[in-house]
Amino acid sequence: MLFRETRIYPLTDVRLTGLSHSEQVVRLSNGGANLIQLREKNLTPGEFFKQVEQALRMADERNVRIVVNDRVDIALALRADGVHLGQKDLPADAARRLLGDSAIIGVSTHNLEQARQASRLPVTYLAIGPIFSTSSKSDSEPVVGLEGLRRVRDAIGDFPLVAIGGISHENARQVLESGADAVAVISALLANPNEITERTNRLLAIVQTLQPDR
Ligand code: 3NM
Repeated sequence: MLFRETRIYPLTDVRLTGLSHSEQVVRLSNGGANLIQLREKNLTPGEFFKQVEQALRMADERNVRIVVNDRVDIALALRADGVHLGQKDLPADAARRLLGDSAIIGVSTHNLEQARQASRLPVTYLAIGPIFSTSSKSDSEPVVGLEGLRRVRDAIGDFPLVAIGGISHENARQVLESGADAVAVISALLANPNEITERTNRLLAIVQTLQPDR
């Protein structure tokens, strides 16, 4: 199961760090991350393609799995480990047909109803957020909160669940105790490019003390 040993799920951000996706993969994996999502909202598709290619080379050497945000075409062409889809991206079943049974496919959800629906799709996990307020996503939806997260967990049973949005070293433990299998994080790990490895390592130490309930 994907999140048995992987309870932190960092996302890259070129604007925030000033670093290439591949350099972020190096720093995050040095801190112990083994599943990383490459998220890009500004580069052209051609530029992003080249950066994903480089990042995959780094990841291969380090036993890190790479999930590409939004771009099923790039994930397919470069044989990335998977794709993460937003509510407005390609339908999950189309991505599944293109990428095959073993691909990691995740989908973003922002409320209970979307989460219920996503748990019936051919996806590997669903993400729910924002759990807390966040400045890393320009058009973020209303905050779900820990209580909302608990309700989602109750509604979807054992379905793999990632929490995202405003998660930090201070609140990650509570988020996992409220039903998330893993925490997806941007600014808590990337806010200072010189501290990425150290912050990743510290978050991992915090979450590793918790046993998964499932
Ligand atoms: N998706 P940070 S919130 C990329 O609600 C993203 O689906 C969200 O960044 C969602 O860890 C978010 O800095 C931003 O809050 C997460």
